[in-house]
Amino acid sequence: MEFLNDTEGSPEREGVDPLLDLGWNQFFSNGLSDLRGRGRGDAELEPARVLEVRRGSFVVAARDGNGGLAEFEARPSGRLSSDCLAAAQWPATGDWVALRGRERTGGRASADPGSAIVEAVLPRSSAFSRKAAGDSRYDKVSEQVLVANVDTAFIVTAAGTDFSVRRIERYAALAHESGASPVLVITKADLAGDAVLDLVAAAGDAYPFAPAFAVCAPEGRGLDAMAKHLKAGSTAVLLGSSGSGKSTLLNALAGTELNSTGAVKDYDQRGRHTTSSRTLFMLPGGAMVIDTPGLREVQLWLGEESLGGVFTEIEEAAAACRFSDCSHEGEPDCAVQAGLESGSIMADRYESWQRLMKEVRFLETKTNVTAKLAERAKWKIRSKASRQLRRLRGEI
Ligand SMILES: Nc1nc2c(ncn2[C@@H]2O[C@H](COP(=O)(O)OP(=O)(O)O)[C@@H](O)[C@H]2O)c(=O)[nH]1
Ligand SMILES: [Mg+2]
Ligand SMILES: [Zn+2]
Repeated sequence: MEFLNDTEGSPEREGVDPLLDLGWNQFFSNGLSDLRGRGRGDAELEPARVLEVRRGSFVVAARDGNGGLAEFEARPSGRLSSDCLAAAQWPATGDWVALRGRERTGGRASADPGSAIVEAVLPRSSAFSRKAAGDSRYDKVSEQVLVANVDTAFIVTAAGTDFSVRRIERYAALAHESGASPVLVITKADLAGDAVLDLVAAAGDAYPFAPAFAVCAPEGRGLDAMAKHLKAGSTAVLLGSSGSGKSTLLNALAGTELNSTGAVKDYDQRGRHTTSSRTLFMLPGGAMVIDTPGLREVQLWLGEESLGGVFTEIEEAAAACRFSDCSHEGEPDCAVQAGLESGSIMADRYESWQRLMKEVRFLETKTNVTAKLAERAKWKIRSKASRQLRRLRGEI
């Protein structure tokens, strides 16, 4: 609802596709064309953007047939459910999906949740993933996409006792992997006083490639720095621990209470949005922002390359080690150890890097096992189906 209220007021623009306001572009359009080209009655598929993922359904926005946008609920098709053996292929907030079967009454799309079916997820321009604890089918590590098609990732860290450079590094690695541009935001500037500048500098040291600044949302300070990264038609995500002030920031940017904050517990109050789910909102200026609940622990889903994007000085040194498989824990002619001694590599950065590296390697081995299991399960399902078919035909 919050979403529609913002678009309804905009004047009619003759001939302009309202989907452009949602970030629709040539990349997604090509994805839809590829799907339609596959036959099976796919010509009628229409695009929609996922605003929120619910249990068994999705809140989506699509063309309303009158030059505007409609927000309604859609359900997954049987095909989507069976195609999605891997959690990574399940629609996430921000995803573009292909819909079928929306009934139209008097030119207006029906808002009947039963009538719109999500058939497929279109290819993503970016995705934030985490390892999903115990996939129900395999009880193994699997990738879960949290949000998709995001241009900017605001990495939100509160000033005060909860401030952690290590956490910024983790989120930065996640953002680096996603394909979105990270922006480091220190919230609750009032808690640090003048020392907030030191925190901004520390954040900038953790990830030198991203802009870093401080805000105090309740006082409206720093919001203009934030607004520079919020262009109409673009999508941003707020990432950070629970209580870091993400929803307060969103509301300050919107100038109204789009999402509930701290005082409200993480449950749905009569259909009201709480930050217990990832929800896409539209700001008055036309930028979209996805608010997220805090992840208790950011569990990475990434490869070694993306760590290199965050720990550049260490990766550069590692390239000069004598052994290509150097563990940098005491081998001869280790350029990383040399860097530590000369001070060009900071000890705490080195420790973070080693820790994250171990996690990445662990994940990689786990993934290989999961991928094999998933492949085997798929094969089992297929051979069962073909046996049924042959039995029907009287072949066995
Ligand atoms: N002192 C101070 N408190 C803030 C600020 N922004 C948010 N808070 C408080 O921090 C708590 C958590 O905020 P919330 O926006 O819900 O955090 P979220 O879990 O990241 O969405 C709430 O009690 C807010 O009132 C700020 O700039 N300064
Ligand atoms: Mg929140
Ligand atoms: Zn080494």
